[in-house]
Amino acid sequence: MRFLTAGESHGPALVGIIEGIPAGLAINEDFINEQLSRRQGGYGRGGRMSIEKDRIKFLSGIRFGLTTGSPLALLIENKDWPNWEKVMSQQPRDRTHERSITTPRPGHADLAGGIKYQHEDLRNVLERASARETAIRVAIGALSSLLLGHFAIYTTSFVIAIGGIKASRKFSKGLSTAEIKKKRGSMLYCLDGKAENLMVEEIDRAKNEGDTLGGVFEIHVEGLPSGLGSHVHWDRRLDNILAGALMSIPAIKGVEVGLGFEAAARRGSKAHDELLLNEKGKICRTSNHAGGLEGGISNGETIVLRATMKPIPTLVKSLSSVDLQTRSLNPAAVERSDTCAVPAASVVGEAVVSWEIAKAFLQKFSGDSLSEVEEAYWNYQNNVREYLGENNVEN
Ligand code: EPS
Repeated sequence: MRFLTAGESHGPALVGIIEGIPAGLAINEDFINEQLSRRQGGYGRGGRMSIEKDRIKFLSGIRFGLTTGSPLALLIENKDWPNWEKVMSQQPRDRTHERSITTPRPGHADLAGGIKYQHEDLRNVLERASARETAIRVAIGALSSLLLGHFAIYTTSFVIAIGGIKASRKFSKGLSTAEIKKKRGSMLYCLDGKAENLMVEEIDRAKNEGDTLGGVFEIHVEGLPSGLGSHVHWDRRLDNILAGALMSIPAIKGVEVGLGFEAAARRGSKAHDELLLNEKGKICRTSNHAGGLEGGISNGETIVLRATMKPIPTLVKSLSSVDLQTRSLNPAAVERSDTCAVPAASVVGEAVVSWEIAKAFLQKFSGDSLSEVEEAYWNYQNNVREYLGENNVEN
């Protein structure tokens, strides 16, 4: 399974092509649109989100509500496009310096991208580096969630910190993905209402001061069988793949799995998840410090990942920069942007993780049609029960 995306932030549309989705999967456009709306939400977003109304349009690969096995082509229109038609024109005759950028924003791709691609106008970098691209990845991730949902595998996310304000851990402890979805706040997708209110106040303060905020979000994948990913080769380790996917989201600077950085301060006896037998004789654990991954392989427990987002580098109160045309010290360029996009990034995180899990799932249980995948999956589940001697153990 693979995909490509294309599209500029202020171009006509964002597009994606997915290859390798098996035939026979029911497509629920409402679910995909719901995820797109969630990505647009979250307190602290900028003016662009009141212009856009992201909706998925499929151009191929579906017939009568089911995938056909052919590549799926997806499109999300940019409603802002009519305001940018001149500035973003493809025609040489329309060449203009209007809205061109020559003073890079520290922390953005502007300078490094300008040097690499030799662009005089850094807008050519900004337009593709913008987190607008993540809209199409959310659609692609939602589509993979539909596939995973068919096998009762569910991915969800929630915000655990913004601008240094942390949600209490007690609100997420032991919750299923369905409970998380129900309890998640509507403002910042946080499970701790008190912390969410403080975060909102901090966003207001940062906005008034022309500043921006980062934060941390957590992702859970529930219902995954053991055996996805592999210890036998570095690039097949599922933790490597999931961390890479999260790091591909703009502004993500760190990823944790399970206990993550906290494990470094613990003794081995307090860092691992001991194996026990429950009253029915089934192998179980009472903790999940490994975050559902051991040796790069899913171990049957919930996958727990966290990602850290830096504050968005477009500041109204500009940082110092250098104008590349005049070589003079100048405040960095200001573009319309968000004060805080951590809730949006949590939705993107959920999407990219769903995609990688679905990809690993189809690598293990491959098939051209959904029924072939089902057969491989249930055969494997039987083999696992037999291996663990659980065929005669009640669930
Ligand atoms: C975004 C659209 C962008 C920004 C934001 C994310 O729209 P515009 O630049 O027209 O305001 O709001 O992009 C960034 C924060 C960034 O650094 O590029 C979106 O759809 O998510």
